[in-house]
Amino acid sequence: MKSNILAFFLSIGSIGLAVLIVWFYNMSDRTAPEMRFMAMDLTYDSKTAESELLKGVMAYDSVDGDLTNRVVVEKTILDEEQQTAVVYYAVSDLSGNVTKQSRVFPADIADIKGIKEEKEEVNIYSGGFFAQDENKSENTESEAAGN
Ligand SMILES: [Ca+2]
Repeated sequence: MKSNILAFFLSIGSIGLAVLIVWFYNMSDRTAPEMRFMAMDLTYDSKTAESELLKGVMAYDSVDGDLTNRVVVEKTILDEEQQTAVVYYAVSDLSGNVTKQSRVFPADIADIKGIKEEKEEVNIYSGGFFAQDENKSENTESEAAGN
């Protein structure tokens, strides 16, 4: 039967492929590098350069050694409510194993967004007859955040 012969060669082929995959798998470096952060005093604002964000970040790989110069800033996400910037770092070793970690900086959101002073607008409301009702202000609902 033709189909039996075909099935036979297909299974031989896939066994061979599996052996090859296992062999490559065992040969390669599969351990991602370690990233370490040193304590750093930085407030993220509009002038913060990527080079500053990379200070105090180190990466070490068991096979490739020191990979600190391969650490990149992947993205930065601002949290306006918490007034923080979460900076995401990534580093890959020479075999392509990737480690991603993030750290949080206090952020000057107003500076980043280019906001100057919006107090004049606010005064329109606080000066009117809403002023006394505004005592139950929405600003007091700040919940203590962890960390
Ligand atoms: Ca590695």
